[in-house]
Amino acid sequence: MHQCCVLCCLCTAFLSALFSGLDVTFVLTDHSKSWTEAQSYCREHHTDLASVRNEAENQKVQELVPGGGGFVWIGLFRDSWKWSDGSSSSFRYWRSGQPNNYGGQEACAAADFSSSGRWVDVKCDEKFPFICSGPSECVFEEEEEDSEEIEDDCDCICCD
Ligand SMILES: [Ca+2]
Repeated sequence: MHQCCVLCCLCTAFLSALFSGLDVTFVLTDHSKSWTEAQSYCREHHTDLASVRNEAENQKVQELVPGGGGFVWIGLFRDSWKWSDGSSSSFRYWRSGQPNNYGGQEACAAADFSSSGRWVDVKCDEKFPFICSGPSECVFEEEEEDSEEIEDDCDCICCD
């Protein structure tokens, strides 16, 4: 991670801790990964795959993804449906007719932005962009980008 990002994340994390009522931040990652790969990425770089626990958080997700988008992973999966980060919310936003566990193999949830961002159950090894949650506003690209771009992509609330 770029040095600027490290400092900003520390600063933002401190502010988050100070104002513990501070809202969770959602970050859309455009690289397509399987649900499990996306979970690992979010846990390494942010906090976890996004839990969408109420209408306010659902609204944030809706605003994050451009109109006409496709499927985007969220942190919901089953035996019985639960959130990747352990959140206990029973808020759901399923598309009509979903979840249908088609073929008995659909154990992960994605938001379908070709259908108002409503949720569908799909096979976990499908590859989609995904939404992470985190306490910080620090956004950065993966390693293959050169350092100048990483700096450009470091967008932290403490940088100003
Ligand atoms: Ca389905």
